[in-house]
Amino acid sequence: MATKTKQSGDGGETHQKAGEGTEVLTTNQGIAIADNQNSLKAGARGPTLLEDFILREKIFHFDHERIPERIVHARGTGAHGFFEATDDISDLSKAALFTKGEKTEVFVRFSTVAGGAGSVDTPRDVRGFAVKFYTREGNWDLVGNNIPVFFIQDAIKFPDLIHSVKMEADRAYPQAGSAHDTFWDFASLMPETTHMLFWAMSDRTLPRSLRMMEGFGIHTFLLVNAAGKASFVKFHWKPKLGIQSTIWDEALKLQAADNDYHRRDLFEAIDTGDFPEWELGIQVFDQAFADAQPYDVLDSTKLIPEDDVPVRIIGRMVLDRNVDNFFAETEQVAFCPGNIVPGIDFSNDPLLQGRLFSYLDTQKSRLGTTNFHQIPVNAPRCPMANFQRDGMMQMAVPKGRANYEPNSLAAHGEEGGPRECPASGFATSTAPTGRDETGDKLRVRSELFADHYSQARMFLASQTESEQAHIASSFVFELSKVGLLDQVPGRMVANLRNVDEAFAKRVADGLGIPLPPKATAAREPVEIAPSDALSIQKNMKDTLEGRAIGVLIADGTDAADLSTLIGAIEKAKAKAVIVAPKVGGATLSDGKVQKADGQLAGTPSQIFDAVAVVLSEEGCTALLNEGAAVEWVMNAFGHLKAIGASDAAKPLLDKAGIKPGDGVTGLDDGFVPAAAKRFYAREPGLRTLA
Ligand code: HDD
Repeated sequence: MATKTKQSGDGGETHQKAGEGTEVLTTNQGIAIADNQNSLKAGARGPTLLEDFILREKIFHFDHERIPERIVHARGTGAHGFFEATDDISDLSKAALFTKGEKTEVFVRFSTVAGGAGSVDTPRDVRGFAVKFYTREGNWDLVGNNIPVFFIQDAIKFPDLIHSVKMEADRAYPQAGSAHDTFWDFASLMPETTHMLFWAMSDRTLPRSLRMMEGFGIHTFLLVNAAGKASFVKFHWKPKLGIQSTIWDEALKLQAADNDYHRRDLFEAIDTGDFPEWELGIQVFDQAFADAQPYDVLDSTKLIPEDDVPVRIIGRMVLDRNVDNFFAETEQVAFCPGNIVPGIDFSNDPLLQGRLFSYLDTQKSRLGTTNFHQIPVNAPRCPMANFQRDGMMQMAVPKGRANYEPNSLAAHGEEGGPRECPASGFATSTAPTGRDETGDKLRVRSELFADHYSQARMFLASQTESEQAHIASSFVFELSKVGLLDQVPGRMVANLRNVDEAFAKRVADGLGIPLPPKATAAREPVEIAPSDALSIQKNMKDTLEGRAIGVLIADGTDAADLSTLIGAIEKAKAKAVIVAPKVGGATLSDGKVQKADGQLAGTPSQIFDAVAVVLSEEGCTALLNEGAAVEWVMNAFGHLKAIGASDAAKPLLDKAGIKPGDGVTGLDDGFVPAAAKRFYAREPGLRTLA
């Protein structure tokens, strides 16, 4: 079909039909096009004529197809869905979207931070988790990340942070990664980044799937009830599939295997009806609690341990519809933390306060007009009316003379336009949000902001041994990529000594540098009890739901074994993906051809959560000299995944150096339950971690 786009005024019925059920291809002015293959020329071999308005319009439009990519979070993917309130919190917030049972349409965009729009999905990076709620009282944007804290405390440092992490100014590399001079130069000079660095160096920045990430609003916000009473709140998204990350070697190999790993995973899940789901949770607290903490609740480099304020689940979000058009929706969606509805309000967090300006401003530059709110994906679903007028790309056609307020036009029989609504309109909460709210004009921060290490120590102590080893190894890896060796890594390790002496020593040893003198802490850290909620490994769900198991077959594979295995995998709600040397398939023991979902060389095991090798003697012999087959099992083993293998496949496992043991089983009943796990205990025997 030429085009599915119907635009207003296309007057389809007046066009001749190109054929049964086919619309006519036209110019933007609706002129039917007879020939879309040849430009207009003076003679068959002559020059193209300027007169060719069809060519000119087509090339003109093409030349302007790109808009500026987001300065951060340029690489992303989005989907539609709904939020459903499942608990009554009217005592806390009057927001209509929190009315128990209320369903609100949402649009979500996930993203990486540092890379450009064309970069890969799986670098070590924080993930954006931005949700636009089209509530019946207007749009609320909760623009968060998959990590509950941030690098900096004050928005004035954001341009510096981002300049340092993005590709370096002169050489324009590296793309989408923090393992380079300028980022670590900045980070080591800014001790306030320390807590977030521990999160960024953990497996949180290597999510297995966007569907298996937590999300956080990060800042302290306010909930405001009908009586005007305000409470502090932090927002949390908890994935139904549980939280799951990859490991570093796997993430590197995923980059090679599939640049679009995460967007493909999300799109396919929604496309096949396997809708991703999260619970929305809140941590609510009051001023007395805030005053009693050793940190400032307005400081975005700090979190509130769930052990101190449990997360209360108040709703769920389901993503059930892919976008129809990536550009129109995912690229043009414009999130603004300043979009807020009655019943929710801002706190004085200085990082949040700066964001309130930045996003509105950037959308004008990205989308070219102050009228970006009229783009369908950004438009509120509830009625909107005001006296803002004109501007580039104005789509609305307001009638009458009422473009100012107050006016008395209605008294003269004319349309007077909308009016203020004190009863239900947004009124900024007057509740205090902390001490020292008034005073002299000062460029300062509250005193507690100076503690940069206590929560980093708490985070580290909350991790399993394996997670701590991953964090230490990431620090070593990233700092090893720094060319300014004489100053930056040492300065970083000097900061780390304030978090944990043994950890700092571990990183120094991993780098092969002497332990530098401890940096002077702006404020001495205090002990905060570890919290299990901060670990991935302690919170992984023992489930195969939403996961994929690669099943390697070849000619001669036992048909009955294969069918039993696929049945067991599907019963566990996982996806069985058949991989064979040829995509056309393999001839099974019963003589039937089993088609493959992927060809071995192009479907490496890093894209799966576990693998099964279902080979006959004949099939195994054929694969022994196939590098891709040996790597397939070797990488699955190295990435700590379960491997189930038929007896006849043993020579392939032997060749890859894999011994039966933890997570390496036959194709019996043990494999499918094992496939839901990762075998972290295997790792120290496979690679040296710091
Ligand atoms: Fe930001 C985009 C998340 C601090 C300025 N940010 C952006 C997106 C996410 C976040 C998820 C992508 C939205 C989308 O998918 O379109 N940003 C955060 C979080 C922060 C944060 C969780 C701290 C808690 N950001 C932050 C600060 C500033 C910005 C302090 C500026 C002072 N962020 C922007 C921006 C972006 C953006 C430049 C780029 C594209 C856009 O806004 O729409 O305005």
